[in-house]
Amino acid sequence: MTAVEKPVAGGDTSWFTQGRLGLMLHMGLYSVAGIEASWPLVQGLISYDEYAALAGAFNPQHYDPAAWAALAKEAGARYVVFTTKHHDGFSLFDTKLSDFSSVRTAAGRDLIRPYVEAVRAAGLRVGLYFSLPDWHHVDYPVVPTPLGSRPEKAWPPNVYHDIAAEPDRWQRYLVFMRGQLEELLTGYGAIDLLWFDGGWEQTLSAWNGYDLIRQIRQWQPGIIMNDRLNPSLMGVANTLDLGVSDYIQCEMALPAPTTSLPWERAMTINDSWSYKPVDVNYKSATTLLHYLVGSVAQGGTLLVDVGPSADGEIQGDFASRLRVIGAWLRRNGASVYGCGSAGLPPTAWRDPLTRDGSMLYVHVFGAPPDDLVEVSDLTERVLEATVLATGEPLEWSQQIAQYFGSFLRLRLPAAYRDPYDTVIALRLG
Ligand code: JFZ
Repeated sequence: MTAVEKPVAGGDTSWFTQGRLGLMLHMGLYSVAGIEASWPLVQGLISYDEYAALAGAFNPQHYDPAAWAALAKEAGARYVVFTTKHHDGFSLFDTKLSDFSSVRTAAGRDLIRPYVEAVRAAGLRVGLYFSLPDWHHVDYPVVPTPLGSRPEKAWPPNVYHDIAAEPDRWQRYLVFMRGQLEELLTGYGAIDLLWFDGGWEQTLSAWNGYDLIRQIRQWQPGIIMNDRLNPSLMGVANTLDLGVSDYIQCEMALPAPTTSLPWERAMTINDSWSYKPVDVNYKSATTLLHYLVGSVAQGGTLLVDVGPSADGEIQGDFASRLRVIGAWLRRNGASVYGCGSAGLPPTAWRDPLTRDGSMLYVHVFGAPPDDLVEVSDLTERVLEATVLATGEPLEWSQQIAQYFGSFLRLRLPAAYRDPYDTVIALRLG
């Protein structure tokens, strides 16, 4: 392998690594049918014609991105990411390069502009999701996907499907794709984060990745980008920093990546990215909090996803869980925002530890046996131990050994426990 030159210095990720929690939203034609975003085409569950016809019914009457932003704030999220265009190719912004958009169909308007304005007005960071593949575009090849190949009934008319035989068509697609990114990144003010998706359908060089990143940084010097433009990194724990991404993406419950870059775990609340009312397999608020704290304890950020209905509403099952997370963060945010890995093993009961400078936070999710919490391998002296949310002082005993056998034992009376996660704050010195 030849050494690759790092194209352009990346954006400042400090807001992202400090923020630790984001809210992702998937909304599009699929929301009308109440199905997963785009993928039912590959699964043969819907034909291209049926899918495209949903554009005649997609018109979110109660679209209120200010309410989304308010909910994101209430949840304690620091940034929001919204689908400008999923793999299906339907744009929610005013693209001049295609008729397949919310502007030119029933909705008759740009849904991204009010989103960007509302999120910015709420003081949150603005993220745009953009699918590199566009399964609607005639010059985009039909290629195998991680879920198989799209059956022919899911192909739009005359769709291109041989990149080697018709290289000019691929070049035309790249011009189109870059044109849409230019529309998004020059027409909507400052954008904080670009969430690429679907890079795995082509190679980094086929996407003309280095050149594209250089161009994007010219349009938006401060933007940060995930690594989905680089198919070789996708889903793989890696230590390589090829200079094409500001942070590494980690999906759902996969292990945390080993990387020197910041990373983010994207997580659904049920098992669907988009609005799918038959999917009632909701994770509890406790589970979601465990994912949040667990990500921070491993040095990462959590992006929780919801699928608003085709009307633009976020269902109560999602909103109520987000509010629990937010209420917990208002009591315990010091153990999440600005925190990272404590570099210590989880407690005997697998509870994660987070750290911010000289403050160490022990997260106690369950009821510890005999009210005792044990932390091993801590070799710094504890000066003070309290319940973070209430300031109640706790009793502790500590042994510091030179090589191994260091432990800290704390007593956490049952009456002090939080119903979700009791955070013990330790001041070290
Ligand atoms: C992708 C999309 O295909 C999906 O529809 C959704 O938008 C999600 C946020 O991103 O799906 C993926 C991508 C990568 C993995 C899993 C689902 N992965 O690495 O396991």
